[in-house]
Amino acid sequence: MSTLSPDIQSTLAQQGIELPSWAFGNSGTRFRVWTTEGTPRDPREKIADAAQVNKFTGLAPSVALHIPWDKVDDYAALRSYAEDLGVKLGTINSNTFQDEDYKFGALTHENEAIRRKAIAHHLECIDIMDATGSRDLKIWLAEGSNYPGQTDMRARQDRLQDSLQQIYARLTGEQRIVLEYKFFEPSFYHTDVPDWGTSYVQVAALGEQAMVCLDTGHHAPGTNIEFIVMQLLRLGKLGSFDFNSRFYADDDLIVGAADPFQLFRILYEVIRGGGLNNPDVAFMLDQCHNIEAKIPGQIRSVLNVQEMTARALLLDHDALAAAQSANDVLGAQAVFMDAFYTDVRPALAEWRESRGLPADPMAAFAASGYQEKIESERVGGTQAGWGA
Ligand code: AOS
Ligand code: ZN
Ligand code: ZN
Repeated sequence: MSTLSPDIQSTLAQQGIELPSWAFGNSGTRFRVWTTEGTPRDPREKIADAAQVNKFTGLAPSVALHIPWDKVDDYAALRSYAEDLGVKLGTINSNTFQDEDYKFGALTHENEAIRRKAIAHHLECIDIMDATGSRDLKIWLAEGSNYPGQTDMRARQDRLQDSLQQIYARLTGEQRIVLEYKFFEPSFYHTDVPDWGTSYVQVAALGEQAMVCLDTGHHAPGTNIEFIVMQLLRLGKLGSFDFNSRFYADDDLIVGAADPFQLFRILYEVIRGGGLNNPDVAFMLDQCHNIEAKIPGQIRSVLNVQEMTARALLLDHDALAAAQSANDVLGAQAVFMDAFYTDVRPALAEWRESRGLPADPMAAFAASGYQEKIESERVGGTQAGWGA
């Protein structure tokens, strides 16, 4: 455990990464949604699977819900069910992308009746947050246009602000809105919240309880995402992360699978900006496991985040600052890369064991028999999936 100082160990002990309920349902691409044996049939079974990730890693204490995919009659009962399994209900995600009425917009729609319907959906999400004890309402909008001239982009920004103000006015206590941006898809010409600047402008006009959500898969290829992390932390407006990785578009693949170095660079800026143990910055995964097993897929992801966090915590800040102020380009880069190249896996395995967790959570889950149990028990009914 030589590489992990007591300070690093206590920082790691506080790390919590929220899991998305939809990661446990079936998913796929627009070509096909694949089915998997043992897939949850309802929100309770999704939560039970998420609790397994926490059980084997100690890293995933809460589960994000998606409305209406996780709609139930009694949210207080769902909350106690989750808490009995050792996890909390976290962020509530709204959905304005699967209703025929929203073909040309929801919170930006020029038809007042449709816009009011979309606002009402968000108010219902806040009612649910009251019952689940959730702090954050995450809004991702699938709104935009496909062709230049199709719509009045400026008027849509004004309507968006008005809609968000009505939703913001319903927040109580510590509740917050986190507004997620995405540069394209499902619209291909313009998107109403395409970038961090637009999200920032919209939430800054609302007030302190509105923040930006940064999904790592929502930028053009080559974007310096860690710069955006730095800037939002500097402005006090980074509310949450949706972690995943991508090769081409919004691939929603296992975190750290495509570019572990980028994950390291992002986590370095999080640490540099005081965001790691800042309760105002929520760490979530946003993934769809199309072909791999879902519970181990989530275990792999949270471990990857922990591993890159540990490497970023190892960085010698004094040596880096000295090299930076001396304009020692190669020296600074060497300090940075030394931390990235340090293999922390044996130290993390040892540290996990010292806390009563399995050294190898992937192997321990595989040996637990849970997967075989759900495959034999969860027969009949409809498997939950993206959109169900
Ligand atoms: C969509 O691309 C966004 O990443 C959303 O955060 C998320 O995937 C969605 O809300 C799941 O419904
Ligand atoms: Zn997302
Ligand atoms: Zn996405």
